[in-house]
Amino acid sequence: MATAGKIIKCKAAVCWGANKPLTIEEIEVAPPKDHEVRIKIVATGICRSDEHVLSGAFAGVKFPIILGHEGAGIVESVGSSVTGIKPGDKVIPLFVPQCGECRSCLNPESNLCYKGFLGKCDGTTNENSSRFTCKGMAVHSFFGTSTFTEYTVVDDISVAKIHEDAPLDKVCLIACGFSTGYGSAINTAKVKPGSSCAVFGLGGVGLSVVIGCKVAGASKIIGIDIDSNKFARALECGATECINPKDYDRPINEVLAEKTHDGLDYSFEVIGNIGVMESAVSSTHFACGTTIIVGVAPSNAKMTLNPMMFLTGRTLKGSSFGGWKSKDHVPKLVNDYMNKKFSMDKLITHKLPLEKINEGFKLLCSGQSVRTVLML
Ligand code: CND
Ligand code: ZN
Ligand code: ZN
Repeated sequence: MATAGKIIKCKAAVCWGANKPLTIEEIEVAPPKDHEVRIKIVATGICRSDEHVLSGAFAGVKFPIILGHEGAGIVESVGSSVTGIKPGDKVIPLFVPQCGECRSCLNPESNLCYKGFLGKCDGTTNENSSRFTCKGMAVHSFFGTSTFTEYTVVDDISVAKIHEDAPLDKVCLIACGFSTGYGSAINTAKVKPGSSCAVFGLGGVGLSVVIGCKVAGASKIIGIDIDSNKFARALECGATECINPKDYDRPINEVLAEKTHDGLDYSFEVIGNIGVMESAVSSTHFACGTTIIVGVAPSNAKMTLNPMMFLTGRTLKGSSFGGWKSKDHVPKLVNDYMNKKFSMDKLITHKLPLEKINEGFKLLCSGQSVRTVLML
């Protein structure tokens, strides 16, 4: 490409601090260094984890920063030593990298690579610096992805090449929301056919858990949300019934125990609320129930649980990026989507240009949207 090796000037949504609106700025994006890839972002979803930074719930975030971790795009140029990816390839940037060498990558049961770890908010692996500047200032990158920009630079361990015919405005959700929810049911819980499941929180990630439970063959999938407007969509995604805790004057675990012969096989917390996490655990069967934490709680949060709940046989687990080994599995998930193994169509409620990103966050916070996809 004509731009290879040169600084690119482009538009980006820059976040200057917690609780401040994003502003659309002209930024400079430096060429990729050794083992880095520069990508033209085509589409990116807005996930609740981006909003957590805006609302100040994540400790240790440095500003200014370019958020976004649910994007898809086309490679513009690659740095030296990059193999298997070339300009023109369709790709998905990965907020959980896969170096292939660390203890997590080598263990078939884990996926949280040491090279990214969660909440990496400084830059690419090289020199821990980002390739963005704005008004003469360095701008940090977020989760190693930064997709709210026309161009971004990521590590080669943080990018997966995908099918050349993949629709980027849909498969961007495979970069986070869909894969996170779907994988927490398929990989982390390993939901069994005929089992009973409850999903607390029916946003984009929660609905993807519902889809995962359905694909896994669960016979009861109970959607739970304090916003009943989320129910129609949850039923379309495969929930067998939905309940609103506000409609009951007793604890939700009692309601669920009645519906499931003493408790659920699996419960999923997909909100990031400590109280709901505790309810999700107590809603499972005392001897064989499993709870998966998917929601991201504030950095300083603590749960209170009686150890006796686990002595009887319950299991509590967490899941980031749905347990997928990102570089290996993202291309397969894209193929599965294209082969119609699952649908993500119900997850996308809005499409907006990058300029309207603040409106996209408002739609998320007011509960009006599930996923807004920004088109760049
Ligand atoms: P979104 O905000 O769209 O959905 C949350 C849903 O929960 C909404 O429908 C709310 O109405 C509902 N809700 C809120 N409070 C309650 C409550 N007390 N009881 C019942 N329902 C409630 O968020 P999202 O779907 O984009 O993300 C969900 C969580 O997943 C969020 O915490 C996000 O940070 C996290 C996440 C995790 C990971 C991972 O790798 N584990 C990756 N991305 C996002
Ligand atoms: Zn996310
Ligand atoms: Zn690794």
